[in-house]
Amino acid sequence: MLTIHPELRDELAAGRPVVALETAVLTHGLPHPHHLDAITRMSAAVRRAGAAPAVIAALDGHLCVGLDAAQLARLAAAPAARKLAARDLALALTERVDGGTTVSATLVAARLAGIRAFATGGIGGVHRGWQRRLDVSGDLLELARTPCVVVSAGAKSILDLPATLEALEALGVPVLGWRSARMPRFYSRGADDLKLPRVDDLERVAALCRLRWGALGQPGGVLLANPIAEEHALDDAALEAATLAAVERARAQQIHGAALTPFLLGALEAATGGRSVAANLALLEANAELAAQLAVHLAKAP
Ligand code: PSU
Ligand code: MN
Repeated sequence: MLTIHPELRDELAAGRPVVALETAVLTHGLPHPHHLDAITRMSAAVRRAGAAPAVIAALDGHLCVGLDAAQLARLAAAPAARKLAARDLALALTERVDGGTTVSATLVAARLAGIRAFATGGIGGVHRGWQRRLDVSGDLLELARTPCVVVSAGAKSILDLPATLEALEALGVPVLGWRSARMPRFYSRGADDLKLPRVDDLERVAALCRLRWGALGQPGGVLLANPIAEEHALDDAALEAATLAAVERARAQQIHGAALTPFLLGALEAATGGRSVAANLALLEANAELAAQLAVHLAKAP
């Protein structure tokens, strides 16, 4: 069932740094051909920082940790690839369907393989309008029970970010701001309304993880929020207006469930003339680099 690429098996057995990469961003998060470009750029960034990328997906009944080029190309070209969250995995594996794994499903694989660092763009969370219709991503619960650091540009700005932070608090997941005291807003760097404890040193983050997973006996994850670089960030006010319009359209068209996040990301691409996609690619690459640097620290003896 779990198929770990032989090279990664060696890396993991030797305790060398490995970074998990999800593939729902490939199958459902980005338009072609940027989707494949994103994984290529992230993998290269992980290698440059001295770690090994572990691209994770479900293929033909196997939960694969580390895809070769042919497997990646197949998944990228599969028009019927599913978007698989943690709860979908068992069904998808028994049906032998191919799918991109969301943060939650990728965390399941990371836990099984013993991978402690993970890079994505923005995690899922509590959707706007939860008061009318509850929609909470499985990413949150899986993060709460997996000993892994997820590096992301916060949670996606299409979400209700204050509610998402409250849910993470209730689930006991520390959220740390990388060289910033603000909760990033995915495509933008965030404002002063949502504060985070700031960390400036990856050795500090690694030490915090060791304490959590060791002496404190708290085997849950950590969210390291890495704001998008200034030069790639979108204007916060314009983004918020476009997001409100997209959320309203989704509601009118009765789009919900797993289709909602891809719909909203697509609507923002149209509203920003593609600038949101360029921002997404930039932040994915930056997060991969930071996750790899952290993996290097985690791999060192304390
Ligand atoms: N980061 C991105 N783009 C994405 C995602 C993350 O830059 O598309 C994906 C992740 O796979 C995440 C998912 O788990 O969006 C959240 O989907 P949902 O809201 O349906 O849980
Ligand atoms: Mn959902």
